[in-house]
Amino acid sequence: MRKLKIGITCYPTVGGSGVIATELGKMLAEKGHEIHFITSSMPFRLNKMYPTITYHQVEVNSYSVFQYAPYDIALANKMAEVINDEQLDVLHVHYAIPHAVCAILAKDMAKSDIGIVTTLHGTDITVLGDDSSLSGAIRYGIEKSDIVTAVSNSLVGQTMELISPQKEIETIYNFVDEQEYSKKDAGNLKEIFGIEPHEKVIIHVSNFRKVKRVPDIIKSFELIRQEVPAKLLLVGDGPEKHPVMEYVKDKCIEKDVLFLGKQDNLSELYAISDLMLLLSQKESFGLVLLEAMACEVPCIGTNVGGIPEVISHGENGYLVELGDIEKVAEYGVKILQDPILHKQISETALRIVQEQFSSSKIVEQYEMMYERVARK
Ligand code: GMT
Repeated sequence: MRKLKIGITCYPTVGGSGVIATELGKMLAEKGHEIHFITSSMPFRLNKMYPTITYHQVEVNSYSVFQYAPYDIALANKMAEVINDEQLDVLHVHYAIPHAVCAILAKDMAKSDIGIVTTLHGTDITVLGDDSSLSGAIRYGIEKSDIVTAVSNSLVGQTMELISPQKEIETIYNFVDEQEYSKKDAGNLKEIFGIEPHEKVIIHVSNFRKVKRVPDIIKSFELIRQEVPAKLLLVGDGPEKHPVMEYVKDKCIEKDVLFLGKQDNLSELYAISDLMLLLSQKESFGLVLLEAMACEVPCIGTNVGGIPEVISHGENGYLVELGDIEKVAEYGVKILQDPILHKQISETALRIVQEQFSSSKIVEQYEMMYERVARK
């Protein structure tokens, strides 16, 4: 396969889309491609020196006449500059708005025949696609891209339903960095957190938005701890954190619910975790499920969006209907009380990650796709 010059744009500071874009760039660089990140700040996972990765920062002019700083125009301008200066073969943008539209504009500005690839991640369709002030631009960005991918079959379906683009959309699943996410030695971390050796650990990782239904996590935990001594680790930050903290205080369970804020070394937390809960109302994929599964942590998730494409009910975890906290508790207690079942589910979780979501397999799918659209 020929080595390509690939531009990547993503939201560099938050969320799974930025994680996937950055990990993909790093893995492509390791395979010999030349990678150019075009973003508003350094992607947060770009934490190591790579000779074939360059970071191009988008600078936004905040001239006083502007009511809003024109980030989208500045991004398109930077993309056009990098397309020509670096002779890019492909520009891969993650998240439709504004990135796909900026990429199309940049291609036109640069008078280039560069291939544009857009990856849809979830809320760019399921939340923003519902907004009439944006849906036309989302459709335009999709239709004018050379290739459009989505991170699950469910997201392909929802895009067709909400946006109805005249464009085929292909599924390329998310993947996990196996070097970062694997079962680690727990050391004395449980002790450091004041968790007794016999207590089970349940973990939830999210951006604490309404859509993640964090209250359902707490209520499920309350039911589980009636049967099994356990602690709940809540990892992440966002608008729902404060009300959830208030609820925990009201219920006097502060000692059992640990708010850990944003954390970088999640695999260390998974090393002490016995169960992961993701009970979202919308979730195009659920990258945190994959990361937990790679660390051999069984998962319970809601039967919504792309979650059933990641959790196979009864094999690597369990699926429940949205809001059914009694079922979450039933499955949670079952997994936590039966060490043989726990081991079986953990092993299957790892096997499914290796067989279906391995980085080598998914990165190869992206490479083959780039080859189809790269400048000849
Ligand atoms: O809303 C979020 O959870 C953040 C968003 C993002 O931009 O990172 O996540 C979406 O993309 C992730 C990576 O593809 C998926 O794993 C998440 O499921 C998806 N979130 C939603 O669909 C709510």
